[in-house]
Amino acid sequence: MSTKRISFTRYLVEQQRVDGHIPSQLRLLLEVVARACKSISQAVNKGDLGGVLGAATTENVQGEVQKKLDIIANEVLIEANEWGGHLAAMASEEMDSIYVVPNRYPQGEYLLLFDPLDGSSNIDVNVSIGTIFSVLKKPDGSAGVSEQDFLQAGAHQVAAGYCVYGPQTTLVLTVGDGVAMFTLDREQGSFVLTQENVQIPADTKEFAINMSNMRHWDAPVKRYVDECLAGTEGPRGKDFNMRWIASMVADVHRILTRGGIFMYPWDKREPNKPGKLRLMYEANPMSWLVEQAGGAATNGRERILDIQPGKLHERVSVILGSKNEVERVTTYHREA
Ligand code: P6P
Repeated sequence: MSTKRISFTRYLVEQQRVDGHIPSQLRLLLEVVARACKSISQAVNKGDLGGVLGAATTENVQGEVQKKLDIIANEVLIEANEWGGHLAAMASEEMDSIYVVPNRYPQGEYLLLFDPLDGSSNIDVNVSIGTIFSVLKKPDGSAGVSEQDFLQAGAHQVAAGYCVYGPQTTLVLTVGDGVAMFTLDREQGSFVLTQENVQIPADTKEFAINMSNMRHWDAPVKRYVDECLAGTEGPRGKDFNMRWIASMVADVHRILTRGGIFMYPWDKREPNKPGKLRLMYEANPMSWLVEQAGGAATNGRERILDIQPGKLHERVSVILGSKNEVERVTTYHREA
């Protein structure tokens, strides 16, 4: 890796100059999100010392008990982004409806969606968690802004990324020209480019799924996992390893770094729900990052980025990662 340290800001400026993928308003948006992630990282790192662990006394739109850090992270992102003039509105896993930029601030042309702190069940046990974000453009000609403006397929994203708060704090971004990774230098207080043109190997020996749900899975998922477990004596002719961190950000970061397949499929526990994960601010940004790194992402039958959302908080079944493995699982679904 070159010894020249390229900051996040310099990377965005050079990308803007090179290929125009990053108009100035989008560059401002991404720099503000990165600064917000630094603040969230500081809060997460304090843990008990900051009195930020444990549950709040409220529930989110999903009916899940919110953690104090969920609420802190959400407020940090709202306050950081509302005054800049680059956004028309925001949507968050932690808020029932969209947050329209208040009239006291100028409105911009972008829509920001986020899961402010994904992996909440890991917050209190010091396991990696993260912020996931997705950026859409407000449809032309729409006066004002409404929830309907957010309901665009993931293929329309103009930027997507996450920040994983683990042993390192690493920001991962795509604007449609590959995937880059930036590691937070706490002494300088800036994100520094540490990986460019991230590539996911097409094959893998590592799968990620919550095995405790096995009896609830659909047949194609059961078939795929059984074949992995059969190892060298089975149809795959090789042994597999399993990982499940229960933080999508951490599992996806591992896959972007060394390959693998991540599955949170539909299961019989709540048959009316297509899956557990949310389409707009979890599956879509992660799917674009994975595709931009040469991987694939489907709901078992179709490309996640092609799904036309009907509701802001709708859920989706997620199969993503190493291209050849995702295609195998998707083929099993189509054959079923
Ligand atoms: P389970 C975290 O709550 C999350 O939304 C994802 O980050 C993670 O992959 C999944 O849920 C874990 O779900 O059912 O294994 O606890």
